Amino acid sequence: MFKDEVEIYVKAGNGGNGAIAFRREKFVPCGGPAGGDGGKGGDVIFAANPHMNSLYHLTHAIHYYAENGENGGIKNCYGKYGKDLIIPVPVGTVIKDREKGHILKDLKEPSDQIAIVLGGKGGRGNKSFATPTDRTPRRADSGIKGEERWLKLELKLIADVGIVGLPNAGKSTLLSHLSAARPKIADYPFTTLYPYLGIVSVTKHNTFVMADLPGLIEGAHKGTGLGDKFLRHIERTRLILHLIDIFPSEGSPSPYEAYKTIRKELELYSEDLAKKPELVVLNKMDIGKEAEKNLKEFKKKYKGPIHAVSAATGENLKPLVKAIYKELTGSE
Ligand SMILES: Nc1nc2c(ncn2[C@@H]2O[C@H](COP(=O)(O)OP(=O)(O)OP(=O)(O)O)[C@@H](O)[C@H]2O)c(=O)[nH]1
Ligand SMILES: [Mg+2]
Repeated sequence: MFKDEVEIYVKAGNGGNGAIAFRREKFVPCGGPAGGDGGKGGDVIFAANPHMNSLYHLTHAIHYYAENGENGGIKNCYGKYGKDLIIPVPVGTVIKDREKGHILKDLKEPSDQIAIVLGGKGGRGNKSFATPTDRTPRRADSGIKGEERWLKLELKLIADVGIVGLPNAGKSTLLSHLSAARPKIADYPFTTLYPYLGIVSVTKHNTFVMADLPGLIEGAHKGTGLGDKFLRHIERTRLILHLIDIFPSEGSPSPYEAYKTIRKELELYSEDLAKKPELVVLNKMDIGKEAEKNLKEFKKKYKGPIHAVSAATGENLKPLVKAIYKELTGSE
């Protein structure tokens, strides 16, 4: 299951209390103070994990607690530190304060982690209050409470390329052909309900990450269809692959209309997104004469560079992968 937004409450462990105790041993009269310090409470830590791509695992519970520190003991025993709670999240998770909305941490790299709330310090035991003038202090401190906070976690997947297009353009077919990802493919709209990531190999050692996004339709920015809520996942891509069905079914927009519709939705979503470099790819060229005719029509209206491919048969996909790689890295 895919989930790219969750709200959770986190609480770090409280510090353990310091102890009041005195040494009482057979041959040591007036043995002095011996109350140990309390242990520190555990932190709640978020750690980016490159093998995850959803926040779904955080939907089973709302409250997350790190362990409290143990109280100090007699005979100068320190209380045990509370264990940290480490919560793995996908790379690309943005942690925000739920109330104020500001970003606390953006876990962009696979090794990123952050202690988002800190455990309270343990209280001092009476041993640590002993001074030359007060050799038998009867004072110990309580542990400090651990920090707590409500958070909003948003996932913005990190991919190099994001495929956008109307439903049925063949986005999932393209990703399946180029990578090991297996999003569902079918001839009805909105087959793909959440983003998929796939790794595309250019050569043995050169790869890039491609994201297949659910289809967009006119009015997506107002919530029509699946809406534009998945577009946040291409905010961080470096390239948009705009996929268009060259032989749309009857009643569907023409390829050029489809192109304009998607461009408009991208612009309405965000200026930054609309400014991203884009490769225009016309799909289903295997259909034959009709596709050729439509391609000619499209070229009359759209003057930029295009790639005409078939995601189903693989026609022209190699040059497409090369062109994507060149756009991403500047190298052939
Ligand atoms: N002839 C032909 N059919 C294709 C090609 N690519 C995809 N299709 C078909 O088009 C239909 C839609 O393909 P999908 O890959 O599911 O399309 P999508 O863009 O992911 O659709 P949504 O997930 O609904 O947005 C399926 O029936 C595919 O088999 C192609 O290159 N040639
Ligand atoms: Mg799909």
